Amino acid sequence: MEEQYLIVEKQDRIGKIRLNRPRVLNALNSALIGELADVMEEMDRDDQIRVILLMGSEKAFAAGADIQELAESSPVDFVMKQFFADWERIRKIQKPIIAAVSGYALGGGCELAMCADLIVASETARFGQPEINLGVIPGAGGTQRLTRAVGKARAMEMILTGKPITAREALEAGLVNRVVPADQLEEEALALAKEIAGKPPIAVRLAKQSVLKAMDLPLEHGLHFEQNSFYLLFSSQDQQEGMQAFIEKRKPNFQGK
Ligand code: CO8
Repeated sequence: MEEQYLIVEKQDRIGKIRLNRPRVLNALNSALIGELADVMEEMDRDDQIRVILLMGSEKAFAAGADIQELAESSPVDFVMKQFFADWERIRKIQKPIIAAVSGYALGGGCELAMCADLIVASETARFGQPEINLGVIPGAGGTQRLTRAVGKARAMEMILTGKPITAREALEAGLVNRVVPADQLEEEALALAKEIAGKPPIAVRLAKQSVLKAMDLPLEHGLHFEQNSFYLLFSSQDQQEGMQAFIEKRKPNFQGK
């Protein structure tokens, strides 16, 4: 697959995707999001890949939706192009996604980082939803995912003032998993990806789904989903391998079966 806006690499069971529109700080136009959804879906189907790592540049993870493209769009364009359909495809990716964020993660950039399951931030990262300054509001899940991640008070302030928060503030608020020095971002994110890639893939997949259910299902339904996933895992070879390896005091070798 030829990508125009992405640099894609596969390394040790990790699918690495780098956003690559440097001239406009990785502004997310529709073509880029379409490519991203295509590549992520391909990686989701690829048995050689267990974790997806999404990165931007040092200056910007992504500075938001492409304002030039937005400025030229009408409500009818949004409807006819199904503007958010590719975001939905990204939301449905089953393998864990780690976002490594350096510099600006603003507007759609912050929303894209929040589509990931884990965020590793460099000390230079800035997370914000500045759409209010453009006369609009977040459209790719910002009001919902940010509120779930950091709570009403902070989300409301970020969305109503448009002011970004620092990486440290994001860590304190629970938006990111860890903050690392800028020059160690890729290394640290890769180490986390490799750690998860060594875990049993079917359990990882069901664990991701179960945690995500906690965000939108009532407790009883979420517990039901978790229990069914738990039962299902007892039909996997990895469950037998994991428990047998524990009993035999050896390292398990998970095959994703
Ligand atoms: N869209 C288009 N072009 C952009 C964007 C953007 N979001 N951000 C930066 N650029 C361009 C600039 O226009 C500039 O281009 P040029 O060199 O041709 O003038 C180039 O990138 C470099 O930017 P700056 O010169 O502005 O760089 P600075 O270091 O001075 O400033 C900032 C960096 C603070 C990040 C600044 O560029 C900025 O404020 N950018 C816009 C941030 C923003 O408002 N983002 C929200 C956009 S709206 C949105 O995301 C809605 C989400 C809806 C759903 C998602 C659908 C995809």
